[in-house]
Amino acid sequence: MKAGFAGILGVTNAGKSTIINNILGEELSIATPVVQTTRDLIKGIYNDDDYQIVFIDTPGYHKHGKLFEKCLLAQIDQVINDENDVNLWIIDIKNLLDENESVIEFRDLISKLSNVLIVINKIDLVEHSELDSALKYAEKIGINQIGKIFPVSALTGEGVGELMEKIKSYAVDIGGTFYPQDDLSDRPQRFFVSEFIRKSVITETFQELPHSVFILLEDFKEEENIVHIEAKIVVERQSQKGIVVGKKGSMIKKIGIKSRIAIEEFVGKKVNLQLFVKVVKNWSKDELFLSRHGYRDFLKSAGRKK
Ligand SMILES: Nc1nc2c(ncn2[C@@H]2O[C@H](COP(=O)(O)OP(=O)(O)OP(=O)(O)O)[C@@H](O)[C@H]2O)c(=O)[nH]1
Ligand SMILES: [Mg+2]
Repeated sequence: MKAGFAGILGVTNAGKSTIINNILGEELSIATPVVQTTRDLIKGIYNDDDYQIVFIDTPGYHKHGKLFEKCLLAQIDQVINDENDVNLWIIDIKNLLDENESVIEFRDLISKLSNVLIVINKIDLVEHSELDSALKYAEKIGINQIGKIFPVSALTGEGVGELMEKIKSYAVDIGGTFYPQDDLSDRPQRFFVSEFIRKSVITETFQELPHSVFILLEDFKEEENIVHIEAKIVVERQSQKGIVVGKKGSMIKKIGIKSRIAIEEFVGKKVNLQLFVKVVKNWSKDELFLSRHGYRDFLKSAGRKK
């Protein structure tokens, strides 16, 4: 039995979470078309008869301003400093074709790491000739010097098998596994429930307010045939509350139905879901709020990045 840790890094929206979901065959880490979907270091655990690979999904690298965004950047730093057995740098092929400056920025960030694999993602969206151009540009800016390049589509799975074989080659014999072999993540069920609600808010309200939403799970009671869940959708301003509630409550109703269906599938039971919307003024700049809700460890280094 061999085991190892694999960090998943890259700019926002590159497809980091989608790749993990493809490898694990589960929607473990929510993936959406909006930027900065992932907000926490989420471990996704791949198990087979001979290997355990612990993937660490990270928030995407993104321009940072608010205290909360600095917390996200501090999480990326932590993974970079963690000395994982292997690190995957996920690049959206469009960012190579556009010669987007974020690629250069991230190259500089990741070039200090060893054991890096470069994953050029979303190849299903381009012609073969464009893949050739992207590879040429990658070579021009020295990306191929950092690690071996794997063109893939996280959506269709093309190239992912080959990538997985390479990842496994970094695993080592530790005389066991890091986590029980039937574990899929280090996060509790409650975490995923909050994430399904957040995803529903993002996909229903779309560009209007994804980054201003925070989910607080207030109650989670499991009975034999049903789970009772109460959650607060926290927004930063009164006007955002109006968007989430919608005309005569139409939006919150849609969000509720969508969330409930996803949670029921996940927990395998009927769900009674109660959602409330609450304004916590500027929570993303509020040290106390962030500290209370999971970001205490990252606030210190986030403060230094002002
Ligand atoms: N066509 C296509 N779309 C993809 C592929 N991989 C990811 N996407 C889409 O790209 C968008 C972003 O994917 P995510 O997995 O959320 O990206 P991420 O890197 O985790 O983003 P953050 O969490 O915001 O950093 C989603 O709409 C995905 O469906 C791919 O291989 N092909
Ligand atoms: Mg993500």
